[in-house]
Amino acid sequence: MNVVTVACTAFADQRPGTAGLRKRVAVVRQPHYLETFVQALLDTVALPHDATLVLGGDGRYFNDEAIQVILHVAAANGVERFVIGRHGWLSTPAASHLIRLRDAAGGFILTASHNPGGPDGDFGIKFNVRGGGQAPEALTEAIYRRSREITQYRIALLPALALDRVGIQRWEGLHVEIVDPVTDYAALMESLFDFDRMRALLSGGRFRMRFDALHAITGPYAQEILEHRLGAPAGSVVNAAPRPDFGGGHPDPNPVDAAPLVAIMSRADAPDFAAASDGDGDRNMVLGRGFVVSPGDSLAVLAANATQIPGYASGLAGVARSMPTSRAVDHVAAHLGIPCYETPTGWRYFFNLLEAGRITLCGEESFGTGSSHVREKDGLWAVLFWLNLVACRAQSVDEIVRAHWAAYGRDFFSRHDWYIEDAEVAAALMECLRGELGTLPGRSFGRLTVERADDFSYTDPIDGSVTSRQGVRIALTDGSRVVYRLSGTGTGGATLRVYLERHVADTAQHGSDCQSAIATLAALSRDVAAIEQMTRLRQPTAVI
Ligand code: VG1
Ligand code: CO
Repeated sequence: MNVVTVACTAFADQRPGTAGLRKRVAVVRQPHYLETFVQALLDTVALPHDATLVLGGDGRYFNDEAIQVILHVAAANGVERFVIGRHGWLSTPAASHLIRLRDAAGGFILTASHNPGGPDGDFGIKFNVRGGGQAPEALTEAIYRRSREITQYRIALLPALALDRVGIQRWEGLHVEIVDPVTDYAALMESLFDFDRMRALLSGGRFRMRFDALHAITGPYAQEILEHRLGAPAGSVVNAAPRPDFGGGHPDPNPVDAAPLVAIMSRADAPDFAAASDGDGDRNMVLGRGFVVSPGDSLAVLAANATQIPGYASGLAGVARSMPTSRAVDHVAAHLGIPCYETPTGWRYFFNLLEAGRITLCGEESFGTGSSHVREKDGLWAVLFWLNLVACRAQSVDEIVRAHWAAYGRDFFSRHDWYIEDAEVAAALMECLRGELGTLPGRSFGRLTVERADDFSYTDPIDGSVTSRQGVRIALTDGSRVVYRLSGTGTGGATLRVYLERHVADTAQHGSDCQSAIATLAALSRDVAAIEQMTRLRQPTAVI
């Protein structure tokens, strides 16, 4: 193998965010950019000599080229064994599973998740460690430090490897296995859910479902599992062919970006069940007729009903949610007498809890739900969990959720995103807010009074690592809550995320419209942070 050392100038902007390094395609395509990052990563991680690496991505524009670059840089750095998804495809949960299954030393997952793709879109690189979880913060910070001082990288001068044929190849001294991206994942799903019962529901012809893959990576997974193995009629999965630009769309399964699916579910002839996933297959949205399940409710419902699912029949060790996520699951945990952990935003903070067996289910308000079956959130898994529940409870999606509210109360929850073009303005807003924390308790805004205000800090119960400045929390005396934080997945400007939550026990009020139920809280959130004065924005960019 012909290996060369290339001198390079360090890039200053390779700091990974909430879930990996995300940049515009034009940035990642700069000469030496990706090579430098991968070299910095390999210098920091120092993989063992017999390491196996898993490679795959969500199929977005530049996925193919990036796989070849990573392969060539890793090979030049002594890695000899690779497991790669055919066509360079692996959904995020399938990649996590493959890393675990093959006991690989880690893997590169190429995705910017729901961010738009294409030449003018975004690209992303995530490194997951042995066990299949996202690199912890201490590691990504060390990679960032290394990336700022790097002066050279090594690369093997190899032709591009063909990625279209499944099988083992010995190639240029390397051991490369190309795997079907779906097979192992589908087997894992079969081991968790009652496929016979679900097949009876889906193939009977009476129950109709629609899964919208939004032209992203879950298409092939959903077709194989829902249509081929579970017998849903052909065409139940729509927009199933992954495209490098996701068909020009924004593959984010939420009521704003997937509005056409919500509209279909509001029609008189709506199917019984619908769902969508995101670019890399780790998010999910579940819908019934005229009904969207909010992610916090979804996590709570799954936790409350888990023992009805074969894979979780023996019960849950515990649950976890990211701090801004609604506390609906907390009520379930209290009822079950199991621990409920509150972690910073981002799936990497669940990794230690999952590895230590402290939790079985976890979730985030951003349409992410998952379990101990892998170390990433998992969109299709959540959809199958819901289908299994619908099959065994013989109830519709909205009946299941309404019964849950009647038992535990309803947590009205909404996220208001404010896109602020000037990132410095957004940072200043957060600093002002932090500066006022001490003065807020006791202050009243209309009929709401602040009880506590703080900046969330997390101590990992397994390794003791501390993560601070994870979001400003304002607790009101009536039990409702506002949380502010800045997004860590954008590639330009800044997004202020404001999370609003109010628990209502009274069943008579459970049918209220969510935005009306939290309107007073939303008004308070603008006042407290002086959002309009500081940003000159009058309305949130997105209400989710
Ligand atoms: C967002 C979500 C967070 C999620 C992250 C990655 O992060 O809020 O809950 O874990 O995206 O999800 P942020 O920092 O922009 O709020 V994915 O499906 O984009 O990999
Ligand atoms: Co995603």
